[in-house]
Amino acid sequence: MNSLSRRRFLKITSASFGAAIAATSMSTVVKGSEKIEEKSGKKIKGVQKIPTFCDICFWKCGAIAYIKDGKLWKIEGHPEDPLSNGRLCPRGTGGIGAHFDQSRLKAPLLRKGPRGKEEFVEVTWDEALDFIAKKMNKIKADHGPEAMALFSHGIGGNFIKHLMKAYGTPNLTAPSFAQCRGPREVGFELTYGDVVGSPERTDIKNTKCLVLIGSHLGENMHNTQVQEFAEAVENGATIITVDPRFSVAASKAKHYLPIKPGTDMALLLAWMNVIVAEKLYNKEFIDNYAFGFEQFEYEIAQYTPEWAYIETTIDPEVIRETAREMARYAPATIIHPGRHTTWYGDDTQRSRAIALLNALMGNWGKKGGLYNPQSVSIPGYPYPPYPKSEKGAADNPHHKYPFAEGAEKISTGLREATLTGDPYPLKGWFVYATNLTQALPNTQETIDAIQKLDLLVVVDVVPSEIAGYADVVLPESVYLERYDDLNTPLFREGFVSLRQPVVEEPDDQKPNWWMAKKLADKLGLGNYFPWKDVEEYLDTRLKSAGLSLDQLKEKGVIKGPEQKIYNDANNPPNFYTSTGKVEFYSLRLKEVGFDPIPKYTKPEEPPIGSFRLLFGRAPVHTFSKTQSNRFLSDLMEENEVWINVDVAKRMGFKNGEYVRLKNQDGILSNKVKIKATERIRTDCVYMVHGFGQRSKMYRQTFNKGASDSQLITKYKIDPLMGGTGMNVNFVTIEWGA
Ligand SMILES: Nc1nc2c(c(=O)[nH]1)N[C@H]1C(S)=C(S)[C@@H](COP(=O)(O)OP(=O)(O)OC[C@H]3O[C@@H](n4cnc5c(=O)[nH]c(N)nc54)[C@H](O)[C@@H]3O)O[C@H]1N2
Ligand SMILES: Nc1nc2c(c(=O)[nH]1)N[C@H]1C(S)=C(S)[C@@H](COP(=O)(O)OP(=O)(O)OC[C@H]3O[C@@H](n4cnc5c(=O)[nH]c(N)nc54)[C@H](O)[C@@H]3O)O[C@H]1N2
Ligand code: SF4
Ligand SMILES: [Mo]
Repeated sequence: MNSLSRRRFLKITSASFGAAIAATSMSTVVKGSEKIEEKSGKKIKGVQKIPTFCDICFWKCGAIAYIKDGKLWKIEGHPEDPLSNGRLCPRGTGGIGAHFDQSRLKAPLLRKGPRGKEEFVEVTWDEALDFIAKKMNKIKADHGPEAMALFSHGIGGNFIKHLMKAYGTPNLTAPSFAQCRGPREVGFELTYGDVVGSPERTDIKNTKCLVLIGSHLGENMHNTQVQEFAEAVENGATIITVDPRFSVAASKAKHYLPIKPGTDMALLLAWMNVIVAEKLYNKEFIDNYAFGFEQFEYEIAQYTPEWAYIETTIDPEVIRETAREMARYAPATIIHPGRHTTWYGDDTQRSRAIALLNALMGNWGKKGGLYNPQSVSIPGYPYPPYPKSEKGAADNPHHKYPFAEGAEKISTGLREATLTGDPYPLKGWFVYATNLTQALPNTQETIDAIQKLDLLVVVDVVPSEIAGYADVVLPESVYLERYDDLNTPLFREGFVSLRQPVVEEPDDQKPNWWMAKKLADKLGLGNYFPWKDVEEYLDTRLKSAGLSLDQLKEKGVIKGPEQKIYNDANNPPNFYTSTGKVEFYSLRLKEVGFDPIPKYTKPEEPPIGSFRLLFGRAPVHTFSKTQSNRFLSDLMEENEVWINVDVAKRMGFKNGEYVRLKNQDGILSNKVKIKATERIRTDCVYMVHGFGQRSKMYRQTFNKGASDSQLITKYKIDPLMGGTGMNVNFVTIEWGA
């Protein structure tokens, strides 16, 4: 979203807190921080409940942690939190394992051997931060502040982001853009002038027809969506699932379309062909709000279901029937925009096609469609202004990707700049809570870039793969042991929630805010951290919205006043595109030489004997961050490679047998178990992402399962926004462990 539309967007959706407290009753079900019943000598008896929010993934579900007799006992959903509705997903429930994790980093580490050899010595915090400050000052003096980049993921990165902005670099990035949902946000922004956002604006619980393209809800465990999905299924909603693999979501579907991987655009165009040809679209919405519909209508006429059949292998009659079914329930129909959308390199255009199919349903701002999210506004801390960078960011030299100019930078673009020195060399990386060797495609490129650096700092909780390459490793307190910044998401209702410490750190770990403030002092940037501690910071922000930290510590979640999330006659939708309409034909795309109406490109075929490598989520793990949590690793210790049962039989592979995968560039995976199943097409294999880490220090996970990231040596860059399409690698299956 460009900054103008973001500002407008916030203006129309943020409610002030003036009325909020009056609107929410103070009598929460949970009495946060209930008194510990008895304290005799060192023995603490009784149960204490402390509200906080989860960090096992980025959904930020409100939770209640229980302390029993002074020890962390369990964690449950916060009944008043809109994201958890009183329930956590299995990962969140197992979250307390992060505190007890045997693999945890205990003290700051300084590298002594060559990079990547994993030879470190323990040092004090002062020594570690002095080392970093000295290097950062030298980088600034020799190359300018822009030569430092920050890779971070999650709300825990906020204070370090602030520090890096104060230091003067614009190179702040997260894998959630170019490796995740960037194409979707750009595709929707180009079409509606607005993004999908996280949490997604999908009114799944009220929908009558839900179309899932990939989006493997039930394995993708984003809590609220899964709860709403279950509710929709229970209410008899029609589910249409498109996936080369019979996913958990497919098992709930009325129509399962086992599509040939990489051909979804053909299906989308054919669906729109049917809906337009049979005049099944929402005429009123199109008449009022569509721009360029005539050109679209003309162009879409060529994409018949028979044409799409050749590409997708989906029966033309099934395409017709499912298109009609979507239209039957519109506007209470959602074609889910997906989330991890960096698939084939034409992902922004596919997302645009999804946006247009939704527009044909007229579901914008409608119940059961795409609602208008709300938020509460809590002013930021009154910091001094940041220094301005003359050079600008390094992720997108020469504006190569014209639609990547928002706040979110291209992680792989910063890696590229580090490797090539274009537009200028990057000399230091600060890495917070992102395991770059797993999160970025082509692990070797990441390692090569790291070898060019003068400084690599990694803040982690365990000796992850990326920590193994660091010059300095800073051990962080886990989420149950610290405060983080306030959570004020755009959602069905506006609310603010708090992460607060529930237990103490077991060793010399420190929270991110403490590291950022300390390092700022050493860098001479102390004026950017005028607060005494994080409690003062949080209280200042909350007070400026008429609330207080004490209130939020007790309640965990405070809701804003009720706001409208659907449009009606008195409250029509606004589209912040250049035409003020939903753009079926995009002048902005046309201007810079891209297809103004989405077109289909054929994916490459796997060579004979090879399979396309696909990947996804397991319900009990988050990427590469939960593998040493014993509550979760007990449920799934390693990943498997899914292969069609007939193919396995023909090749002589048995279930449970160990094999290795070899990709088109000769890269060999760790050993991984065969899962021979009818639930996958014959032209692809599938595995869960996050396994197969090769850090020797990280003993609990070393060589457990195989890593998709290591096999993803090839990636196709989306020419619109720089996203890395990763579903473009082919593997053969090799015998033997
Ligand atoms: N348990 C758990 N849940 C998570 C996460 C986690 O780590 N663990 N991570 C969260 C995050 S950040 C994200 S982004 C989401 C990601 O979750 P999603 O957005 O749901 O990810 P996708 O890539 O859409 O989904 C993978 C599915 O797409 C299918 N697929 C692969 N190729 C194709 C294709 O060409 N066409 C079609 N139609 N389908 C295809 C795969 O078989 C698989 O079922 O999950 C979120 N939820
Ligand atoms: N091959 C491949 N690549 C992918 C994906 C894929 O499916 N396949 N998915 C993509 C998607 S959708 C996304 S969103 C990204 C996700 O990418 P990341 O968010 O980078 O995911 P992780 O690999 O889990 O890395 C998280 C790191 O944070 C550390 N960590 C955990 N808790 C804390 C904490 O409290 N503090 C600190 N400082 N560190 C902590 C973990 O130990 C781990 O090293 O990856 C993307 N890349
Ligand atoms: S979806 Fe699960 S892991 Fe993610 S924040 Fe919610 S409970 Fe935690
Ligand atoms: Mo993601």
